[in-house]
Amino acid sequence: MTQKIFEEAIKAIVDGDTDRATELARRGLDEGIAPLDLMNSGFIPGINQVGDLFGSGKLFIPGLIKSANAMEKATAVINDAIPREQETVSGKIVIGTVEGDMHDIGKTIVVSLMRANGFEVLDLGRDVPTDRFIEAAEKFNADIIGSSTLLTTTMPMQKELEEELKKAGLKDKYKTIVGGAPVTQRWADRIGADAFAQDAGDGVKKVKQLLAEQR
Ligand code: B12
Repeated sequence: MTQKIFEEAIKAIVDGDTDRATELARRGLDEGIAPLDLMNSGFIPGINQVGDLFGSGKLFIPGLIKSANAMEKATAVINDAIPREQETVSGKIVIGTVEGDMHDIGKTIVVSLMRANGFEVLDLGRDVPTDRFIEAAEKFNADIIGSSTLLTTTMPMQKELEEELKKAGLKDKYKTIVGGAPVTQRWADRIGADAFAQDAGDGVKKVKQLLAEQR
């Protein structure tokens, strides 16, 4: 049954069928599938297939947009269902998608899971200029700055953030974590980010490690 829902979720996303995708998200949750399992085994493989189809020229922009809409709606249903820790843990995180990049589905999942784990999160949205990350971190009194990028052309903005933090003498004040499909540990090391996470669950783990190091 669970496997069938995963397969149907993949198909709904590939077909760009928003009604079906949201219905399957609700049905999966009603049947007791854990929100992150539903995401990781159903909807994310679906949108990854869409990416591959688009990348290989078998799907075009209108199809990509339809699938993205279906994914956004299903993600919203699933994000709302992530169980929340009753206690707030100390740790403040500012997160956004870098300037020039409109992809925010993955970043939004990360935000939901961080909040569900009791962190205070300021979500700056997408297309966020470097100086805004820094201003927001200062105002919010953040411990960690997280940035997301899905485009290889906007990856340099994560490097810019490290450089601007250094210039402003703030590199030791904030830990940084980077993520997004093209981002790797190697990239994080190269630009001097403090951590890399491959998915939302890994992000929570790395944030906990960074906070432990900071104290
Ligand atoms: C959906 C989508 C879109 C949607 C985005 C909608 C939205 N609201 O986000 C729309 C239709 C708007 C779009 C537009 C474009 N897209 Co697009 N898109 C995708 C697609 C298919 C899926 C992305 C996604 O949501 N994945 C699912 C999420 C859950 O995964 P994720 O983002 O990787 O996030 C996870 C982890 O990476 C990690 N993570 C992510 N961020 C962070 C941050 C932190 C701090 C941490 C700890 C962890 C973390 O945790 C997340 C959860 O597990 C990808 C293909 C792909 N497989 O990535 C292409 C893709 C990224 N797009 C691509 C392109 C080319 C474009 C366009 C340029 C197309 C065009 N010609 O207009 C535009 C660019 C617009 C812009 N300026 O940003 C290319 C990029 C190629 C490249 N090398 O740069 C890709 C790879 C498709 C392809 N195969 O060619 N796109």
